[in-house]
Amino acid sequence: MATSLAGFCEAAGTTYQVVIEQMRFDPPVLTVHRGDRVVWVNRDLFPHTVTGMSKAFDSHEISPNASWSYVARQTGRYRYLCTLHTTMRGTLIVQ
Ligand SMILES: [Cu+2]
Repeated sequence: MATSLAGFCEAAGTTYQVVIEQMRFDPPVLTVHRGDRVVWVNRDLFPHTVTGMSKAFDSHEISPNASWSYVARQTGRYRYLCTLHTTMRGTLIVQ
């Protein structure tokens, strides 16, 4: 049963939300586990991106009121920014 149990754990991954609002990622630092999904929701009136500094992931432009989701497959500490407003920074930690 080990194989199917592993499959169950994968399917049961948690979904987390990061809100992009007023030029900030909230929460700025998020810790998840492998297999979890992270959804970034843009509540500003202009586009943003979620771009890993190591290029591990890149949302490209997320329109206002749109969202982008990413399933964390590899452990690590991923710092990311918005390429349109480079002072906007966040960190995704995958355990
Ligand atoms: Cu931005």
